[in-house]
Amino acid sequence: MEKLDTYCKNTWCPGCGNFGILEAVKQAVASLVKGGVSKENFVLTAGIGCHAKTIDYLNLNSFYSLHGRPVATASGIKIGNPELQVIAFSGDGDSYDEGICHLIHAAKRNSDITVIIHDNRNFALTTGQFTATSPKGFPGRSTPKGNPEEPFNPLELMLAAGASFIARGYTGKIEHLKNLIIEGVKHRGFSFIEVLQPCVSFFDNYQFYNKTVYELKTHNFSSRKEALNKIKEWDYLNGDSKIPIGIFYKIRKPTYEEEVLKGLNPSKIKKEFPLKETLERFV
Ligand SMILES: Cc1ncc(C[n+]2csc(CCOP(=O)(O)OP(=O)(O)O)c2C)c(N)n1
Ligand code: SF4
Repeated sequence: MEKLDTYCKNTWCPGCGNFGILEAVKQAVASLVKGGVSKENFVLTAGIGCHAKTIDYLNLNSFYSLHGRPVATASGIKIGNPELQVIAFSGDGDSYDEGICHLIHAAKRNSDITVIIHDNRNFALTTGQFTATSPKGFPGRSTPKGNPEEPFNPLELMLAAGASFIARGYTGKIEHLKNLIIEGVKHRGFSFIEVLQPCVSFFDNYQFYNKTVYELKTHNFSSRKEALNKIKEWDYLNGDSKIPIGIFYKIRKPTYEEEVLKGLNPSKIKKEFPLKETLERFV
């Protein structure tokens, strides 16, 4: 298998769900490289948080963004060179709170990138404050008497925003997650993969997920109605229903890069290329 390890010391807490994501990404990238994708063409971005360390542990091109900006950074890299396979790693605090506008607009414009959200349902690196997906009543560091807000369902939000690939995985099912990542990277358009990631230090929900998670059987991926029904199966507010994982929605529609670049690769424009002519291609 393709060697993707780095010399970085791993500082995640023993038992953290991030280990499952790292392993699934390694296996997915190795499989894609074996299938002909150039290793050099992968570019990873990350926000700020425990999730972001993923890129320290992978021997691939990578770029740390500001907190909440890995998706915007990934979109920028892709429009600069559409031949690259760009994957953004983000946390729920990073992309459902700090940078939510970037997530929504990247989905809306169908930017051809893959976004992997490590959803541990808290701001973990800063020791457990509540996020947009923390359950109501969550006794985080900033809300010792319980989170007073209701969480939202990010998959529902992504469907409304215009994402063309919507999936959910679980760190306790690495083989399944690997396959979702492979499908997400191969998909032409905005691929959104939400990963249920237990945080053993601030929100350990392994037992809950092991009891409730089940793999979706195949359905009509292009039906918004079917996707929404499946997405809503997990009752976020009561939290006691079954949790489906797998692909919920998948359609092919023009990507942002196809619409804007029309086959042009800006990174290959020679310096002497006339500015006026270049601009005319874009606007
Ligand atoms: C603009 C900005 N606001 C706040 C912080 C402080 N900060 C660093 S990491 C972090 C929590 C990250 O939580 P999340 O994105 O959910 O990732 P996790 O650590 O849970 O993987 C925060 C609030 C920061 N670095 N920059
Ligand atoms: S604080 Fe939570 S998310 Fe961060 S490394 Fe520890 S277990 Fe993982």
